[in-house]
Amino acid sequence: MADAKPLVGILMGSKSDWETMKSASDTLARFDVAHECRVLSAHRTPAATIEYVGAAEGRGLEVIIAAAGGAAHLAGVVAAHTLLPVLGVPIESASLKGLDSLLATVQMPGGIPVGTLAIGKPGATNAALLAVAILSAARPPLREKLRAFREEQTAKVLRETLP
Ligand code: RP5
Repeated sequence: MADAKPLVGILMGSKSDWETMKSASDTLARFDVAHECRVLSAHRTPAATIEYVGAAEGRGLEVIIAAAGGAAHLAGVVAAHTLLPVLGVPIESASLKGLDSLLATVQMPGGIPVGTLAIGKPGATNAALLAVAILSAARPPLREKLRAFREEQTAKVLRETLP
């Protein structure tokens, strides 16, 4: 997988977001989905962000996951510059517990969609699972892996016992 061309780009506004976004990377790795992770910010590195996104489809990327906290404009800016599906992950911020990030990511104007997931690690994991679902529409073996994952998850829950 290390040498494979990435299908998913995981972007985050700061290195401080990695603790959360590692869950997305780990989940994609579990499904052997080639991906790359980059720190790019809508505010601190606007030109580099737009350059990355502009080249993404031509480089073979099929989904972009964009995570940011606070005034979280990254996913929206990314979506404005590509036709690829963009999945937004609101990072849990210290001051407002991610409500700020959630609203900034989810409240897109009609016409430029961002598929927004939950705040924090559950959202990071689910963004990766949604990316797998998108990619698996044209990749039957990946779809079977996703089916097996769901079946294992169901069986695990049904095995749970309470004290
Ligand atoms: C956002 O500001 C980042 O996505 C991060 O969640 C937040 C804080 O960034 P740092 O000050 O930790 O670099 O752009």
